[in-house]
Amino acid sequence: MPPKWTAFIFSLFCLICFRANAQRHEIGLSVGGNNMIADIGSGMVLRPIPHLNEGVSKIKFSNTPLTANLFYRRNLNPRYSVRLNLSASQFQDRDADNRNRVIQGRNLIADAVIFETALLFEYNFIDINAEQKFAQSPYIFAGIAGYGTPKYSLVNTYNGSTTSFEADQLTTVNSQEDGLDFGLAIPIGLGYKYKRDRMVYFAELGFRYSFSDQLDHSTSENISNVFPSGIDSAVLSEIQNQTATRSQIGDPNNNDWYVHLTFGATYSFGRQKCYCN
Ligand SMILES: [Ca+2]
Ligand SMILES: [Ca+2]
Repeated sequence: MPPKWTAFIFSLFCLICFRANAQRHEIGLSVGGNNMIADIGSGMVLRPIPHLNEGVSKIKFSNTPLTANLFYRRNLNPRYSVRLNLSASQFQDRDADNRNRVIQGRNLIADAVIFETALLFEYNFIDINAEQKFAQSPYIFAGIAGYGTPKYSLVNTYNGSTTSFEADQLTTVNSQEDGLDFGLAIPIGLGYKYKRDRMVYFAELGFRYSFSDQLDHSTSENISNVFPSGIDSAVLSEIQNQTATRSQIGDPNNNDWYVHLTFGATYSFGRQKCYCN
């Protein structure tokens, strides 16, 4: 066979191998911290760590922001991938961590749990999905996510006089209800991968823009009032003024974000052996 034909067939074989190698699968998991960028909390863009404030003397599971992810990644070619990502997160964002003294004094806690399913498109800046024993690359991603979070309602209760307003007898509390509230979010982020054989280790920072202002319980569409009957109209008016203020904390014109900072590993499989390199 002439050398030109040999070279052509070898190149074609390598191209087929290359395309086949790009069709590989990965399954993985990751864990890390999280925070919200919302009306309640530190106000910081990135604060995925527990913080000991006054009244919180030690780190416990219940006051630690945690995120766990389980996912499947399909590599479309050496640089592009799609990922189906399932996550569960427990958020703990405190006004006490805010540098604003007024917000510190408010001393509220955004205490939320979010379950999320996301479809993400990844772009690796350096070829990493092809046949290599070692590789590393920064990457970026974006996609669409649906989430569920326990349903809450705001309950305003007044037990004071019906003829004169008593401010200390009016309470507003967040009350967890049965079921979940569902919503959509837009995930964007970046990370860094290091591949060794079939394992890929990575660190990732992901921001989620939600289409809701209620994730931090700064407001709610579910409000119930428990007031005594026969209340004077002047007292009722004052109660309504007070509850309107309490039912909307922060800026009603912007929605809540949430942030994941995670570290994890994936295992690759489904790849054909190729000896082109
Ligand atoms: Ca909010
Ligand atoms: Ca807001």
